[in-house]
Amino acid sequence: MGKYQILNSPAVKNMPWQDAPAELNNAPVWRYSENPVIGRNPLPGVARIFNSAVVPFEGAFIGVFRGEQTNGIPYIYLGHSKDGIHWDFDKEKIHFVDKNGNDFMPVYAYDPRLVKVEDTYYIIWCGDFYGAAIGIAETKDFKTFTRFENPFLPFNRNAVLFPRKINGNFVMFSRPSDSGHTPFGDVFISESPDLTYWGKHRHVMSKGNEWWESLKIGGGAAPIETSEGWLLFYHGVSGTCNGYVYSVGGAILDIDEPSRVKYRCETFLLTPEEWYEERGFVPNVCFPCATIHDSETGRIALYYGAADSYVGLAFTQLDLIIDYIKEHSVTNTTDTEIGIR
Ligand code: BMA
Repeated sequence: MGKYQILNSPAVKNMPWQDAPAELNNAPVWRYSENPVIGRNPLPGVARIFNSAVVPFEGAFIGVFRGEQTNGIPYIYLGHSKDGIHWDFDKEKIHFVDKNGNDFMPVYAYDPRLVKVEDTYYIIWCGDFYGAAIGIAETKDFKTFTRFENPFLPFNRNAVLFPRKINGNFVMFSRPSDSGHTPFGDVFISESPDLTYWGKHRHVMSKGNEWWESLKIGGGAAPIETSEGWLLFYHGVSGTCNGYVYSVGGAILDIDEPSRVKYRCETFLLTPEEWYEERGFVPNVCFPCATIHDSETGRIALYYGAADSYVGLAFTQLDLIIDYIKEHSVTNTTDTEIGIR
């Protein structure tokens, strides 16, 4: 038994894993040696897969993948894997219907997240609602995908659902934005009893004081419930003279009031360093979208998009990452307050 525990989450004995190298550079997060796990042209008609999310499913793994078609338009594709590393993709994009079973396809869809709450899986993405906004759909069997009406007004991105209800309500992060390449952005949460009506909007955290996240931040992987609070891997963006640089950050939020940040790591956990992160369609991007974690060992596998071109995999361990975030935590009042004004 480790120092800290992952709560309300199953053991995933077959999760992808590789032990830490003998020496770690800075944060206790290490890349899979065979990265990237998904390369270019993974499917006919799809040039790149990146910014994608996966979950354990029926003893194996299933995921929703941002596939950039050869006409440049992103859609979501379903993928299956036995080991979480080698993936087979459906050739057709996911077909969404409305609650009456009629076609309800988004105009485009990117940066999908995939979260299980109770017995249902939810896909959340960014799509067009007369401008960039959030889309959401549910499935139980990964055969029928039923879209809800759009939860939020434009412009918004980076919605991430929590893996359980809090005080009886669904809880979702989002990042209000503009419809372009948004040069600002803080993370907020909203609550809903039914995934249709959303309210109780609260501010969680602002762009950071530190340079690596000083332009904007946004949700990343679905938060992991732990004995110290909700463990969050998010993205932080630096605006350099030569464009945006996306890094992975870490924070721990209060279990019952997740708009309160308990710990926020002042240093990044992962920043573009490898060729597949520095070189691609959009250089210098590490964009976290999902974790697979094992409640027995505390092992965590982090899936991240690399340079808008590839999927990368990195690993950490619960005790290591929580201690690191706590040891390097700097919070200010916009982090720790309840987030209502
Ligand atoms: C953001 C989103 C992400 C992308 C990132 C870097 O605005 O579009 O999908 O990874 O930019 O291009």
